[in-house]
Amino acid sequence: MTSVADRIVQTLKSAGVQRIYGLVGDSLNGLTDALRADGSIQWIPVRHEEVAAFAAGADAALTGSIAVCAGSCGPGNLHLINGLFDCHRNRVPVLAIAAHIPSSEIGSGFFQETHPQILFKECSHYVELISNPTHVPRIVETAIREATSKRGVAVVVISGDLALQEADPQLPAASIVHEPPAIAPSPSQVSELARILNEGERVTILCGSGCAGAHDEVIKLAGLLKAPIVHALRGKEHIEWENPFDVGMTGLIGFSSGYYAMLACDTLLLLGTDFPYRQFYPRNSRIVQIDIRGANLGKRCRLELGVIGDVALTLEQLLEYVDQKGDDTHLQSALKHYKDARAGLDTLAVVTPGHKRVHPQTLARVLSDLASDDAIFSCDVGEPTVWAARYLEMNGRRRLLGSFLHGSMANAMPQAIGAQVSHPGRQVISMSGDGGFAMLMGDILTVRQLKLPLKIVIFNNGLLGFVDIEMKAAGFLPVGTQLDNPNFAQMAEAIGVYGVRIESPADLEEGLKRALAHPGPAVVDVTTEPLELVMPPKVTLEQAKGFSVWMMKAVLNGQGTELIHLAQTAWSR
Ligand SMILES: Cc1cc2nc3c(=O)[nH]c(=O)nc-3n(C[C@H](O)[C@H](O)[C@H](O)COP(=O)(O)OP(=O)(O)OC[C@H]3O[C@@H](n4cnc5c(N)ncnc54)[C@H](O)[C@@H]3O)c2cc1C
Ligand SMILES: Cc1ncc(C[n+]2csc(CCOP(=O)(O)OP(=O)(O)O)c2C)c(N)n1
Repeated sequence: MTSVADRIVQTLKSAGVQRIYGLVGDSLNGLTDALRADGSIQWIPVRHEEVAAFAAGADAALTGSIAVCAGSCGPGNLHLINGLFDCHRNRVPVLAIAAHIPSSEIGSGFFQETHPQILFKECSHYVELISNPTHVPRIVETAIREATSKRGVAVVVISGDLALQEADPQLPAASIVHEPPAIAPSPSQVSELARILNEGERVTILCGSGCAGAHDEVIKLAGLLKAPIVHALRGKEHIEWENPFDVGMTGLIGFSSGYYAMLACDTLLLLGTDFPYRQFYPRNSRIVQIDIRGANLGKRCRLELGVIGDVALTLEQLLEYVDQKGDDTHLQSALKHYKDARAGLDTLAVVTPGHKRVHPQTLARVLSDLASDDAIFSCDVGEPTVWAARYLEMNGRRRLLGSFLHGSMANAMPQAIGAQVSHPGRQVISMSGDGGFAMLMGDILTVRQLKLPLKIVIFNNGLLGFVDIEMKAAGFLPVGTQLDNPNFAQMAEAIGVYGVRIESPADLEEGLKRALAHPGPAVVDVTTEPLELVMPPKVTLEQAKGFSVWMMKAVLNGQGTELIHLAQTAWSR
């Protein structure tokens, strides 16, 4: 007999699915047994379902294809949810299979009962209950099409007993996933856009992740417009490299040069970006935007013109209408500012001889220098995101994954798992916070069990550092931010994973080299300077006020030593 679960497996195969990240359970038995019997889709077992969702998201981000995760009924699939929010907001195509309680018990308050159709509504384009064998393959195919064409999450919910029933004879379609259309604007829109850009005397371009694959066109355009290129964080991997117009990132953790290049322009061109922080957009400039999603045009700032189109395709047309500018004063001043800002940040990353602790900036810089040319990095939310944004050098082949839109802690190691599983030959490096690593630490056992050679580099500052800084900047005394950590390298060794502990700057390079050269998984536990200031390029009066309030409170509350230490870290390198 062909079961509904068998039919689901056939449908997944038809869509090109190669593996499913998940954690088994009674309600998933039909599916896992069908996978076992078929043998062509790999089951990737994790220890926490949230990790399965993050890993599937990384897999989809890197392959561009649908990735799948699964959880058993009730708490099993509920654990997927935070990772699925991340996938959905990153717009990566992920199918989640949420097993459900026995179909006869739905609505009775049965053991483990939840309502996945309600729970997953907010983090998906599509969530549907399979309640009859005739729903398969149609609902599974529809879910895959929703995830791939709208880019995001789709969820199918199926009771364990239904998965074991006899399948409907209907076979899956030969072709489930279809090519996305090429979206280009009308010639009149392009010439209108060119007119505005040609009128501008100081044009700046802000690039985001929508510039993927459009590197050369963007550089050509910047050359014609003599325009500095600022990027949003998700644009970093696509535009920062081999870019003579690069003036850095904008935003609270960006470069002052990125901020000022946007402030100083008379015309701002937004290319494939949804940069969310509105206070960083200029108030008095003309702003024009190209985005493939009409809904995102003008979402963050007031536009003079919005153009719906793919960045590369639109620029191909636009380049023909844009005049070569002669005056490069604006560009030169932005480049000079960038050079100074970069030099300032580089100074913070210098290995200071005789310094007792490793600066996190130095760790990030040395890691970037030692990593391979096509390394895949993931960085935890918190300070590791700051260090990755500022110190990782991209080159068009390296990749950077993070939880940049959903902003969830503990993303880095789970994403590294998905990266390594889908790209066994590539070097994969997780830049983990000590808080982030500990949050989903159980899945180091997955890394070990699957013998994934990924490198987990822990920025061990003994703090929930990013929040510690935020509290101080807002004038609060830090509460609950201290972490009393074990020696993570020894812990790794105890479970059979290669561990390297680095406590002194003198050992940094050699320790990292050893770990990167190790053929299997490795944990590098680096005790880093806990009190680095992550100063925003634009320090507002409120933030400055906050800092002084914190200093006063710290002194009054007897945290004077910490205050002096902070001052030393910031000013006396
Ligand atoms: C702790 C922390 C701090 C952060 N601080 C900063 C910061 O200081 N600065 C910063 O920049 N970010 C920061 N971020 C990240 C920030 O929240 C956003 O995620 C990021 O700025 C968005 O980058 P983006 O605009 O490139 O990407 P997205 O939000 O992904 O936007 C991409 C846009 O491009 C469009 N698009 C996609 N494909 C195409 C195409 N082919 N053609 C045309 N358009 C297309 C999409 O529709 C979308 O509108 C931080 C995140 C964290 C976790
Ligand atoms: C799941 C989740 N919980 C809490 C937060 C709030 N938060 C953001 S960063 C951070 C601290 C991260 O600490 P750690 O991983 O140690 O990195 P650090 O900033 O110290 O380098 C916290 C608590 C969050 N973003 N996500």
